[in-house]
Amino acid sequence: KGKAADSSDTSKNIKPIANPAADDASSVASNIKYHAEYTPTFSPLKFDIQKAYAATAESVRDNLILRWNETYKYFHQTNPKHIHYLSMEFLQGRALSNAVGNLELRDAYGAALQKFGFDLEEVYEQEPDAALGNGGLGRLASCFLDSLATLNYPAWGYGLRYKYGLFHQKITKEGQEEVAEKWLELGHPWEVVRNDIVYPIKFFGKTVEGYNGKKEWVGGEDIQVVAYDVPIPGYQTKNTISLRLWQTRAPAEEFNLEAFNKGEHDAAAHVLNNAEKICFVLYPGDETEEGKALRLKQQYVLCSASLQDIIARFKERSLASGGGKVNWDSFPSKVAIQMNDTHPTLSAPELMRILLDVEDLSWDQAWQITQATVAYTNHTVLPEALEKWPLDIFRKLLPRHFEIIERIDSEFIEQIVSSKKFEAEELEATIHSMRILHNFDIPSNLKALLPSSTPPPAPTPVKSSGKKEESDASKSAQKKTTSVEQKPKTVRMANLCVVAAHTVNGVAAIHSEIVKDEVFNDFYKLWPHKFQNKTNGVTPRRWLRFCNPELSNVITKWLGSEEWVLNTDKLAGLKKYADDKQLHREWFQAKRKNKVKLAAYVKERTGYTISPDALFDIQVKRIHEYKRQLLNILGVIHRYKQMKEMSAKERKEKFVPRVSMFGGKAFATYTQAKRIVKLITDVAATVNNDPEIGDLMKVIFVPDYNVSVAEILIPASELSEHISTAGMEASGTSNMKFSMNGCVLIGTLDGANVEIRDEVGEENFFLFGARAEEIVGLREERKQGKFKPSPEFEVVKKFIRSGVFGTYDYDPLIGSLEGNDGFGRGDYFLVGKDFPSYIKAQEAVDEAYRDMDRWTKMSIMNTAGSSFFSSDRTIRQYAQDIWGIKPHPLS
Ligand code: B1H
Repeated sequence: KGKAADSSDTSKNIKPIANPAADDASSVASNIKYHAEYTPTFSPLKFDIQKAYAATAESVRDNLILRWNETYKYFHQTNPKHIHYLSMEFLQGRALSNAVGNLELRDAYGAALQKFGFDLEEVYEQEPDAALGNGGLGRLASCFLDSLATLNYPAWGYGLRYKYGLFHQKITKEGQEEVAEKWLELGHPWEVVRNDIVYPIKFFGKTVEGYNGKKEWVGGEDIQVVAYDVPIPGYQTKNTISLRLWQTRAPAEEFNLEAFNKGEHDAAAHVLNNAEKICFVLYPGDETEEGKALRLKQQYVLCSASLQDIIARFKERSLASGGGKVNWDSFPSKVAIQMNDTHPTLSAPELMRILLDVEDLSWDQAWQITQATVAYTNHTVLPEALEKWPLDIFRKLLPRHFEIIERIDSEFIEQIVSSKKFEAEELEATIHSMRILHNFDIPSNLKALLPSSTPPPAPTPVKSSGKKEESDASKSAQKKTTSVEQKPKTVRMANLCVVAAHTVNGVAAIHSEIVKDEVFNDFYKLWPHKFQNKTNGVTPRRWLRFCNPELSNVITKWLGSEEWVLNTDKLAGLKKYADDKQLHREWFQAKRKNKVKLAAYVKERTGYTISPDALFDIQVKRIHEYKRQLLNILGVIHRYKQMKEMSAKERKEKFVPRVSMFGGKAFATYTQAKRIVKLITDVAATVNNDPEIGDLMKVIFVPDYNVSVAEILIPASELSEHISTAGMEASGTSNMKFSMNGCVLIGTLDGANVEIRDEVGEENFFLFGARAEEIVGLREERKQGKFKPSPEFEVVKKFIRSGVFGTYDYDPLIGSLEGNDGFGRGDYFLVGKDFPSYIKAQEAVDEAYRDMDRWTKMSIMNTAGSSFFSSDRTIRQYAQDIWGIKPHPLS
């Protein structure tokens, strides 16, 4: 660790105003010194590494604030169309290393900190991750912000400022434990509270109708939000945009001083706590009514605050340019809103409410504006993730929005009928499957529109996803059946999104096809023009240039410039050197250095020693049955068992030394996923302590996987696993990061794997498993008892049950692969079916890895083929095809 300099170091030679745009080592050093002294967030008289981080962050922020204010001013004056990206999740990770990288001030800051005895990398590591998200959806939002800033698009990110990020994961003998993530505890220099940006938010109450027929939402609970802005610097540009995070609070007068003085302390602060708890955590448990209501409150806060803010800015700018009059029809030419999945769906009815009730527009004008403004991205086809709110909770919390949705729903029914696109005999059933309000009677005035011969409505939810309903994950299967019988009334958010939005996009080619052909097929028939694909991407700054300087230097050297960081198409230039021995040596060395670094990290975090000479095989992502970490660990167990049955000599001949690494968090209430974590750690404890096995095989569970951990793991990876049941992973984005970093993938034809394999070449990808279009038939076969598991699969399960890995009760886990999951649907994710082809693909991996030239070439071809997966490409496509926005660089 960097040595602590004594206090006199910081108090000498401080200029009262250090140069905020400092970019050479000595002015940077004086700026850091200045902040260490004049921006006190720690006690004086010491200058340890934590304080060095705080002062360095403040210093970088100075630099950003100039660009940030300039960008805002420029956009304010020129008033171009902006995209507003609304998301419940932003997985920003660390800001300091990213900002220093994007500003290209690495050398200056490195040298400046050296003067105080600190190492820049170690200073970076003081920063806790901003983990306001749980996986790919949140990290995608953060990559998009990086690309939006870099490509000079006018843009805002909007989210919530959760007090606790995604939980910190502890791995104990019991498996996963969750601990609150206190990322704000030491202060957060990357945010600026805007005390002037405050909006009221209402919940509950009722609507009343005035004499003029105007509706007003009155009574209920009133809280406030305040804006916290985070600067998002672009790479090689001055443009710096904002991520605006909302924090809820109660107005000060809500504190009941009288009650407090009477000793009723809790009651006195009740209203305050009620407001503040909305922003405590991401995805609060929603098993209870209270939990559901809290989640819906969160979503409404995000939408209402953001819409009020967007509208206030629009009015201000429109008034200024329109001679004192607001031109509402120009709203869609100034404002685009992207709903990141269904969580921000309320944006649409909230925009309607403001336009109707506050701004006095007609229904038709308001609806036209809303549709032209909002767009929806679908990120999953798993039915349990398609949000449905129980009528009672929804109508109580948001009475006015419910009325608005009722009218949208009625008009939608009229449209279905008048479109004449559906069979008359099925019309009523089709309406029930498509409409927003589920299990509601058709309004009597609309009944007349239906042919009289129409049979009674089918009780199933979204008709086109009937298959999906049945395919729900095991634990909710039972709930689903009873729910259909009792017909609970719900508001279907995905249906509302598709109706309200002008475009609906999936996030990888195969996923967008499934969206059209299955999940929203009837909507596709009605509005084929709405449906698009936008294959995800990742920022090559954070995910290659900054996290992997070793490989980046090699790439830059061979391509002759660093242009590839902005223009990833250049990476294809590596292809012509793919057989060059010198490149192979340098490529191998870079990978090896990263492996050595990861080995040290693994030692520190788990105590296990791993050899950097072994093949590093990594699967990191949220733990979920459909992602099939279970298939991976069963493969590991199969390998282990084979090894145990061989002589030492045979073992060495057959297997390449390998470290199988896992990382990821299981949702706190997802018991089956937690059992998978437990199994992996139990296997690790057995295998890693088996003297017969040694370095031939190690199993590691890396605790608390997050963005920063990914930045260490991905550059060191050689093989990575993207092995979901085909048709279930919408896209995946870590697959892109791994491939970009010269890692070869083993995977199914699912999500973006399909496109990655096309780009890097099939000989540079280990493919296995059933295809998406076979899945339904395979499940049917199983149901009819026609599926015969392979003998190896049976042996592996038996081996676990024999207790080699400990006495934990694995029956509920292993049993789920056998048709006794309690709901008559065994091995829903087809682990047993894909097991033999997975094992074969893994054998092919061993064979390829034995030939280092072949492997290195495969690795190079992955990086060289990854140019399409830059989020810069994705953002340009959204800008052009969905948002209609243009770059506006600051000069
Ligand atoms: C993705 C989610 C998600 N899709 C609901 N959907 C959640 C939905 O707790 N919730 O309520 C949390 C997460 N996350 C992911 O999005 C997909 O699974 C990935 O395949 C995809 O790459 C990513 C970004 O598009």
